[in-house]
Amino acid sequence: ETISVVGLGYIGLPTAAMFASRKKQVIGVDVNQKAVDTINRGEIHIVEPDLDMVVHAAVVGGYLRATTIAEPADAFLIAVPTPFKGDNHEPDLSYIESACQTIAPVLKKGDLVILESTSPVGATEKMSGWLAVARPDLTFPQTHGEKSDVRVAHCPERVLPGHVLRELVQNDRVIGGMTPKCSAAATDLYKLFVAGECFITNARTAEMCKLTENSFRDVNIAFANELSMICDKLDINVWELIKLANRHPRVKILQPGPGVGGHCIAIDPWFIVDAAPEHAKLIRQAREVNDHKPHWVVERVKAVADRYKNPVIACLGLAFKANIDDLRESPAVEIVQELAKLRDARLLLVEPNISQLPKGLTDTGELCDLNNAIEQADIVIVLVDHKQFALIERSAVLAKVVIDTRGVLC
Ligand code: SAJ
Repeated sequence: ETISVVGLGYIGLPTAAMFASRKKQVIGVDVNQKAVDTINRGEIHIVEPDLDMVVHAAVVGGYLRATTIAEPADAFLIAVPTPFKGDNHEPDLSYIESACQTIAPVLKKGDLVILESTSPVGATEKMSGWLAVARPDLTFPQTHGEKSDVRVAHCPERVLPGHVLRELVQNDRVIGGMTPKCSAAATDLYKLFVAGECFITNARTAEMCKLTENSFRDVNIAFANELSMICDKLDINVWELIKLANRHPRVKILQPGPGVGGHCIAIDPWFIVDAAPEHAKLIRQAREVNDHKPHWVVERVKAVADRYKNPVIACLGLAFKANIDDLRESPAVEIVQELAKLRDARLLLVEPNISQLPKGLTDTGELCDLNNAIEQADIVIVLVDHKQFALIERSAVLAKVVIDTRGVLC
């Protein structure tokens, strides 16, 4: 049995490596020649704890190979990005469409095609339709039901960056086949490495399930962020407040922060809003609250910075969340870029998980170690709750103005 994974990013590569670790032949397909070459050397082009070892073992053992051109396989897993188009938050399925063009020529009777990418409701059926157009000699579930030549399912990924290898194995999976036979085939495939339970449903419910999980988290973070702004106005410590409220047996408020970053939670809820704008009012409002939070933080810093002639501002943390080095889609970065526009201010950027600033940040300030930054700063802003920041001596910041968006120093 050969398994092909199309899209070798944060989800595809670890998934390919997991199948390979179970001694299955895995062919990884990606449009990025550099990524393909890196993987074929047994190395990785993304950051995820322990993934380098698993990929290295898979390649050296002869179980994983990467290519830019699809080859025949028995199962195809599609794990490509699903961003939205421009500012109007409409889902962009073009990567799925090109993945279909890539695999269509090598599809054969009996194959299984699984969409893993987070997708708007109806995307799996569309994908199946694109494959059907490209391969009129084969039959697909939307026209031939259980008698189709090719099986199609949606099985959304739901692993947490930073813990991908563990969560791939341990998390339960939702398997949304276009027919019961499609679901059964997909379940058999995941059972090769998934220790969690596999729950079978239809494709539309599986699509909505993934969007619901991330919207649930977004709405709950928005609640915490809204509270933090209300408490600031009312002169109440929001961290103490949340701790106390959470002592109620049925209350579990999440943590406020500088905004919501990452590649999923700030995007997926818009797929629901786009599908049912007249009903998705709370989900839209939550997105707006979370998107507004970085601007609110910037305004607070500006109000304080105005008191200094040449303020030195230490910005603690650039990553999109704690203890990772991923700076993409990070509210901390957004805040730093806004603060860099302040005339006469000097920004000291502290990010213990990187050794040099990425391109877009080199003009904003200087990368600095934690103690130096605090020593020199007039204003200290905590933007990420990295473990190193919890060790900061309170006496070191006593004489500074502290704006703590994560409750690390409060
Ligand atoms: N955040 C807060 N307060 C909190 C929790 C998170 O401000 O109490 C912020 C984080 O700092 C970060 C953002 O939210 O900026 C997102 O972080 P996260 O840890 O909540 O989630 P992600 O984006 O790393 O991964 C999420 C996960 N989804 C859920 O927990 C429902 C993961 O399981 C999904 O697989 C992933 O999205 C995805 O790929 O969709």
